[in-house]
Amino acid sequence: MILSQNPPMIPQMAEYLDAAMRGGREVDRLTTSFPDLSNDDAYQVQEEGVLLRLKRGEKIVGFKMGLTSKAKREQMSLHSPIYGVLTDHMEVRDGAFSLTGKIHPKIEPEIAFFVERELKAPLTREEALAACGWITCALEILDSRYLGFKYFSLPDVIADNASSSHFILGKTRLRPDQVDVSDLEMVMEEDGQAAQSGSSKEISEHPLNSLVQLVELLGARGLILPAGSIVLAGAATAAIPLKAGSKVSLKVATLGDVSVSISP
Ligand code: OOG
Ligand code: MG
Repeated sequence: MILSQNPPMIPQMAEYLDAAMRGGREVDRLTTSFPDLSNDDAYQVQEEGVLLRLKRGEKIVGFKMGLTSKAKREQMSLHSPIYGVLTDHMEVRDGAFSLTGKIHPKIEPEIAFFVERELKAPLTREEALAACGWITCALEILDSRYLGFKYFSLPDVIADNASSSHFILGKTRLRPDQVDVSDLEMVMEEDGQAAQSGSSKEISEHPLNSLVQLVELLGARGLILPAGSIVLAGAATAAIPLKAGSKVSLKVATLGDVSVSISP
């Protein structure tokens, strides 16, 4: 599809990115053809893209925050937090992930919240914590649909569901009163060797700030965070490229570990 007309055609843009994802093909950035695409337009493209997934039978299970840490902002040269939507088909449950049909996937270390009660802006960090049923460690697999996975602008990455591809949740699930998530050591290993390490405080200075920011970003669009949402708070470190045959594990102090084996 050639994206050369103006004004922007939101559903067509969503189909363009969705087809790239399903075909495992990288495509030109939307802003190459539509340099004036705003963040708000881009969230509409994201929403339309999610609708395409829902029509194929996927269900929304939560949200992911992105660009919440300095390491990630520097890696992507983009400087404000954004969100994307998670569906049930994006969850890897058996610890095995195949690169077949993927474009240029990367993996990164995260903290995940399961939010039991609906949350609306404005809210405090304490209110956000009190709504959580459990907290765990998580790995997020990103697979930007854009050429080279780089130098895109904020509207491009928002429209592309914040580059999200898949996620894996840890099995250790602690209640909010059982763990203080403010400063937990996080080590991501590739085949037993440390690949990236950092602290959970790199995530928005406190992972709960990411949850609050998500509720605020949704609120600014007239939305609420539904009860029963999984929320990925954002990566603590830069992402690393996935290699066939490798095993990536994340160990988070108190929160246990989570791993995924990568096949061709
Ligand atoms: C954007 C998504 C960033 C995170 O955790 O910071 C993200 C990207 O890096 O392509 O998921
Ligand atoms: Mg992430």
